[in-house]
Amino acid sequence: MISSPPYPFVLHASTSSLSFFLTMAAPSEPPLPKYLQDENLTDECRELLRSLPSEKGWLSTFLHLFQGFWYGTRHMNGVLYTQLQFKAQDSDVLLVTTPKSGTTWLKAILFALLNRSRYLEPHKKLDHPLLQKNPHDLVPSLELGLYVEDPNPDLSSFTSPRLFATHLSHVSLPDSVKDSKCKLVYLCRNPKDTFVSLWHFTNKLRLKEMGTNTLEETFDKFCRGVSSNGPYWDHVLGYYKASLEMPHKVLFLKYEEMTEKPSEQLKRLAGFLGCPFSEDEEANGGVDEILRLCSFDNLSKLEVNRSGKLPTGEENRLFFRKGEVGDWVNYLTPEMIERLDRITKEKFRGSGLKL
Ligand code: PAP
Repeated sequence: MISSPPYPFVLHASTSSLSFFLTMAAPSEPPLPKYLQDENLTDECRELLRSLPSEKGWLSTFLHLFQGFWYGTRHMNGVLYTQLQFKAQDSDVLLVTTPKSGTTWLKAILFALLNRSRYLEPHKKLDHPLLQKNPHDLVPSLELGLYVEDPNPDLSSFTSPRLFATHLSHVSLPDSVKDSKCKLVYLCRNPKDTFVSLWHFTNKLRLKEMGTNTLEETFDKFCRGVSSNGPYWDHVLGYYKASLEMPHKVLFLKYEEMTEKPSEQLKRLAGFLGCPFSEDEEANGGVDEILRLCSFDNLSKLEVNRSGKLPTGEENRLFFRKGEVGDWVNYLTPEMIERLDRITKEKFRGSGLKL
């Protein structure tokens, strides 16, 4: 259990719940998918939520502002459990992303890279776990997966180096992550594609009876920072600064650079993690092999990613939409582009960061 959270309590949020509404409206309907269930919160978490500023969510009923970032109701439990309970080891690798910046892709790449001696020798190719499982199953999220309902998940089956993922902001990372020598791989993506991808994704996860969110209303929320793990810019800047201050600990990657120069970025990643490709591996196509295995084309066509589901209920296929850079031109008006560009310029001013 979470004990005495050291947060100030000020009454703010209403506690009406989507689950309650839907259960009342249609008692004979099948149960809500797990990703929409927000009933199993601890008393401590409920008490904390009452003290936090809240806004209507994109998917969950509410988003709550905690330590400067917005989280859905269900995920607040996982955030608190992760902060209090997760104990990083020096050899851990943590993938950190802003939602919809290519998490699925990098999970696959990291898994393939770190396990290449086990699965990528010629005679073992057919057994590769990525052909049978979605990357989210192979590289679980801390606060959205392992710790979302369980303060003490069994991590004994993870072999070293353990590989986990999180969307937590830098300020909200568990102390053990900051204090240990574990490595952080951070991936972000330009804000316009990130927004468009998030808008599509959350609408597809909404049940019919919830209706869809308009582009305009969610765009306004995104610009105000009110999106899952937002403000987007604060999230990116937190890790960008950390990568400059601690380049041995935090590697900062961009989706666009991964797309443009995948081999170069993969080699950079391998070097950062202390497992560089040998001359032999490079000469024998080891870099390209990982990139091919983890490509959008390959992963999106696999049976598991066409028809499978995550334990939390999301259909795997929803994590593979287009996988393109610049799809925002098909959705954003000139006014939206101007507003988002202006915010990005203002937020990143003086940082040296361009996205
Ligand atoms: P998450 O943060 O919720 O886990 P994430 O994987 O970051 O989601 O977002 C999915 C995006 O990555 C989708 O972008 P799109 O909506 O613009 O198309 C998805 O298509 C893209 N994506 C998934 N797999 C790959 C891949 N192998 N290569 C490139 N892009 C990918």
